[in-house]
Amino acid sequence: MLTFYSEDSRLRQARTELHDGALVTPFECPERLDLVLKHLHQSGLGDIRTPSAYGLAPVLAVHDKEYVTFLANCWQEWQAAGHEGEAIPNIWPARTMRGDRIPRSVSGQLGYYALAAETSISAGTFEAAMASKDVALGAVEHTLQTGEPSFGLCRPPGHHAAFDQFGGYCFFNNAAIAAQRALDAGKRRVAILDVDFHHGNGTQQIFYKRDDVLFISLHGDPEVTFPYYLGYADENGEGPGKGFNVNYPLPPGTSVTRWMATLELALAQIKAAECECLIVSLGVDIFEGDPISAFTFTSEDFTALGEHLAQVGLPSVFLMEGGYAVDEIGVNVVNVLQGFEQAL
Ligand code: SP5
Ligand code: ZN
Repeated sequence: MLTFYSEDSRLRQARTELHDGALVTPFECPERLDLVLKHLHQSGLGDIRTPSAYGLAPVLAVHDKEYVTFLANCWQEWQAAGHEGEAIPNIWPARTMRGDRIPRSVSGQLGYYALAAETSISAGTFEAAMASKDVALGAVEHTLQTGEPSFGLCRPPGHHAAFDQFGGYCFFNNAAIAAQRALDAGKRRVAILDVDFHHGNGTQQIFYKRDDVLFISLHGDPEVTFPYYLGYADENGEGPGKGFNVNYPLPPGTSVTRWMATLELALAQIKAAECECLIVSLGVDIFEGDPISAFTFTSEDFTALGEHLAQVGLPSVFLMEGGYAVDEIGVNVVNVLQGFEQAL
């Protein structure tokens, strides 16, 4: 299986994440790339390619133009305004205020375009987000052209990024951008299966009213888990999209047996929906050792996950989402991909 990867993903080097009431070194760090690359090399899974630059058109196919402009300019404006630290929002258009104004000040714009405060914007963030979506696009192009599976080692991740919001370490929704590209290339319906520990609120929001993308997510119950305000079981899609959004919230500590049984339901729904391509939002933060998550996967369980995904029998693109500072993220990602390939 080919991997797509860009050195420019390292350009995001934020120093601060608001965590537990303190500014800490971000969990979503460049070292994650090294951990995965090291195991990809050792595994002999296949070559690693640098993607082409696809420009902004595929981003604007799923994101708001003003939002993209904000991301492109935010760091420069934040610095020009004289702030010393990284750009972090500290006020939002919360429920009792106006949601229809985009203030001129970068501080006001940050709150307008952010859905969470843990994700600082710093030098290189926009450039890394551009590289990450190119990785996703390189992977989906390869799969569209050959029918072969591919892996996009995206960084930063994408599934929390909505039409005009960033957060949860995400800026551009790589899976949504790749799915839209597959549709534009002629696929009639695409399935996005999100196995990251956190609900893919951005992906859900982007496709919520559409029937050409089936979005299915297994994740920590938002009653007690980030992103808290989306990801409940009664969110089924709207209008033509009714029935094309499926959420499986699961309690912290959920056993792998229960998780896998839930996956079987999801896979049956994908098979029944006449999808022509599968995009997997591959978060390996379901690992038992993940520092910010609460599912119980062992490294061996990731192999079984890959094997199950192969039974769907669709051209498949794996895109990296979460999975944090533990050595095992490399072996866990490779196990999914090898399990998938060996079961084909
Ligand atoms: C892509 C992705 O996985 N994004 C995750 C973003 C999560 N951000 C906030 C997490 C807050 C976690 N608090 C957990 C406390 C565990 N002791
Ligand atoms: Zn996650």
